[in-house]
Amino acid sequence: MRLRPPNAFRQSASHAHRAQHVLEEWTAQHHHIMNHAILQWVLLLAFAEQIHSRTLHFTIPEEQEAGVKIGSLSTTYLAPYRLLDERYIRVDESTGDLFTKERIDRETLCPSHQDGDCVFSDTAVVSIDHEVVPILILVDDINDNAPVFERNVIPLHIPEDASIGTAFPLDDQAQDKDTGDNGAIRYYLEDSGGFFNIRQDRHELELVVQRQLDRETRENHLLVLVAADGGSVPLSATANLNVTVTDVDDNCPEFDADSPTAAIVPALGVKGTVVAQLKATDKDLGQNAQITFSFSRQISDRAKVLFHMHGHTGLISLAVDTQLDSPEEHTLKVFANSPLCPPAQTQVTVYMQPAMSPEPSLKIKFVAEHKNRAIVLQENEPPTVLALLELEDTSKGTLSLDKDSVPFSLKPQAGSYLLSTSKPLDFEMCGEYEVTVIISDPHDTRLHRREVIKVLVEDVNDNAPKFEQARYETDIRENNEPGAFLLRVQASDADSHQFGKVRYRLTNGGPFTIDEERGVISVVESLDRELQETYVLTVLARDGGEPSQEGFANVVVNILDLNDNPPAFPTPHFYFFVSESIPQLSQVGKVSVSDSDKGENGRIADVRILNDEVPFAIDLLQGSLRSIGEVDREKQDRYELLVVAVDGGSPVLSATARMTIFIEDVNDNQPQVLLPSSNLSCLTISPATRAGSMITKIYAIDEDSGMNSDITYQIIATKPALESPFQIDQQSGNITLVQHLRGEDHGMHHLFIVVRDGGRPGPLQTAVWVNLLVNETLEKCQVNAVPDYSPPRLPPPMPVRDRRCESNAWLVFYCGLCLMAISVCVLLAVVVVFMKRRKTKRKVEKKNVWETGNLCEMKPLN
Ligand SMILES: *[C@@H]1O[C@H](CO)[C@@H](O)[C@H](O)[C@H]1NC(C)=O
Ligand SMILES: *[C@@H]1O[C@H](CO)[C@@H](O)[C@H](O)[C@H]1NC(C)=O
Ligand SMILES: CC(=O)N[C@H]1CO[C@H](CO)[C@@H](O)[C@@H]1O
Repeated sequence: MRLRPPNAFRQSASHAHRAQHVLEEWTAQHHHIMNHAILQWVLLLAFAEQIHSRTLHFTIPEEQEAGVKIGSLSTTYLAPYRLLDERYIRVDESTGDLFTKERIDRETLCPSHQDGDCVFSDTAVVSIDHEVVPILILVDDINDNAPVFERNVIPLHIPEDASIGTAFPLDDQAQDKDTGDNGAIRYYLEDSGGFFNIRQDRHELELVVQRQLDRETRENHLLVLVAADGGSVPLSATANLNVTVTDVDDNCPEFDADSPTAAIVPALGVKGTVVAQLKATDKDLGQNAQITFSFSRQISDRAKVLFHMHGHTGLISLAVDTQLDSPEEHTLKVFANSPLCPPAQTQVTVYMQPAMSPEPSLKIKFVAEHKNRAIVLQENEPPTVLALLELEDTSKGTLSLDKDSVPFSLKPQAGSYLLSTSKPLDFEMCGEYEVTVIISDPHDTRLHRREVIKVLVEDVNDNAPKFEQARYETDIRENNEPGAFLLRVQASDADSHQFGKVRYRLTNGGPFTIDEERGVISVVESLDRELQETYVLTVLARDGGEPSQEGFANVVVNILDLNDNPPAFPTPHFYFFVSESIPQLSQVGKVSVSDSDKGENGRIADVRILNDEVPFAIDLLQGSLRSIGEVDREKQDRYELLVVAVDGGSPVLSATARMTIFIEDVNDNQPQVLLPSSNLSCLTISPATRAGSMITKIYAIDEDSGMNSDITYQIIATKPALESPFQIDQQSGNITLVQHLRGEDHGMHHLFIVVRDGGRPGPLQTAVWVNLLVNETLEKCQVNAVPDYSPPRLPPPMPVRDRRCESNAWLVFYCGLCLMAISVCVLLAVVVVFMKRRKTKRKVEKKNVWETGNLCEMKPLN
């Protein structure tokens, strides 16, 4: 029976099978192949009953187009769905629908000629719990094959004395690849003429003699043998049966009683090994030379391949080297042929035992991807079913994992074992695992075998590049050579190959550049600390994954100072204006000096005035120029200084600047009267002096400058206090006679004259007496003492220059008064006119009649 039992069944069935095949029992109990087949079926069904609740059954007719829906897993199980074997069928991962993948020919799938279901199995892994579900798919037969005869002409010899009812075996049976009724062949004869009939008994086909034969009357009978199958539309084949009636005086061969009927082939059979030596005798011949042995055409194809029959000697030997996985049993029907005789037949059952391996072999059904018997799994996958492990013979042992086999687990399920990972694998920790499966048998302690399953972890880009430091800090001197090396950064990526290959990039490079491969940062251009003192670069490391992962680090670059900047004055030439009255040590002005370098290089170590002996000094602390001595504009009205500033760097850098200090005047000098040289000076004037002539002049000087030295003269008082005939010109100090001298003007005139400068706010002044003697004698006059006079108070400065403006002011005042007066007059006039008009209006109201007429025309009427 060449049924292809489902895997789940096979273990149990082969277990039963093995149990039966103790050789002694074989020969004793199972002479016929059918016995074995029936037993196997019973066992199979019993087992099927046990697991019925779990196994899913589907049925499809053969010869269906690819893509036909067979059924669905979704009625029983939850998504997702997967199939371990997608050779014939496939499953929709989400809906659980099963479809055929190709046209399935039952006869190709199950090449056996025997009856029986054509079933193939698969295993589905369903739901997120990875539940394993066995699937059985039954391929239903259709009558797509006609019976076939191997030969078109079948020769047959029958002795003429064969009594009615004698049956002669027909070895030429037709083959029909279909199963069940479609493959059940019914034979009958056409045109037998009543001599023969066909008897069909299970696998035997015999020609039965129906009427007495007579060779002398008819030697040859040509019959047509029809083989028709049992399909609903039967298919048939024919062969010509050529029956030759032979003489009676022949004896035909017979197998000897001691010819073997059973044989055993050792585990490893070598080609040519003797299987059995058959013996047959023909009494006529006395020797067997004329007898030829042959296998029946009905022996299995497998037997035809395995065994060789030596036609003359009857020696059955192995035709090929054999190495069996499972026990085999072959029933060889053998004929002993002799010319003109119906053949004698016997049967030899050959038992073939596989090499007895004490350990059941481990069968691995890979669920996960696999290569060369190694499971390949991506890292970081959640716990995953890797494979379904099965022992070829479950009764022979159980499976367990070696305790070192972490992180893997083995769970028994439906007679198999599920090998899964118990946690995500990390390629970076371990790229290759060897999972040791221990096969042990609780009943047989000798049985303890290990089998190693390799699990290769595939790298996934799950690691980002990581810098050795999150922050790097480095220094570089300014004014560096372009292209100078700065720093090397390095990031590592735990992933392998391309995933771990790191490339560097600066996100904000500025004057820096990075070597993409090596992480070497260099400076492209010369740096100037005075422009930027610190750079914070961000280095990005990116690996070669798709998508890639990134890591960052900051690089702080401090630019170190060099003394490359001299001190700087804000201007090359300072101008200061300072009052000559400036007190000592007071500030003349700010003198700021800057140096853009840093530290000592930027410290202003000294600021000095290079000139000797000047009343100024630099106050370094305050950054100012101070006076340190007296300044007198009247002595020196400006100072030209040269100032130098030096920094504290090495080498020392310096800068110079010029300073011009203008000394501003202060009204610190009162006018000095040079003429008259004394209060007692005297001048004699002739009474005949004409009016308007200039008498004398006061001459005074003021050492100050500007307004401070602008001198005016004024006569404050005269003695005697008469109306003085003398007048003084304010500006020039010219004293003139303004009117003709009269008699009473004779004698001494003392003029008290104030000499005043223009300083503001308080002008300085001095006073002088001018003594004039009017006498015709023109003697030299003598003044012994000046009159006793003191000005009551400091006379207010007379705004000499503004006199015109003052008169203007008066004019404005008078004009204002006039305007006011005019305004008042106009207002009064308006009021008067208004009052008058009102009276007129009232009159007009009383004389309404006139209004229509022309006022001019009506005048005469008035
Ligand atoms: C002249 O007299 C005035 C007023 O008394 C006095 O202020 C002034 O100093 C005198 N001049 C001299 C030179 O004595
Ligand atoms: C004052 O007198 C001098 C001569 O002594 C003369 O040159 C000058 O013009 C006079 N000034 C005035 C304003 O009269
Ligand atoms: C008015 C006046 O003093 N006249 C005098 C002029 O000079 C003569 C001579 O010295 C005097 O005698 C007058 O008295």
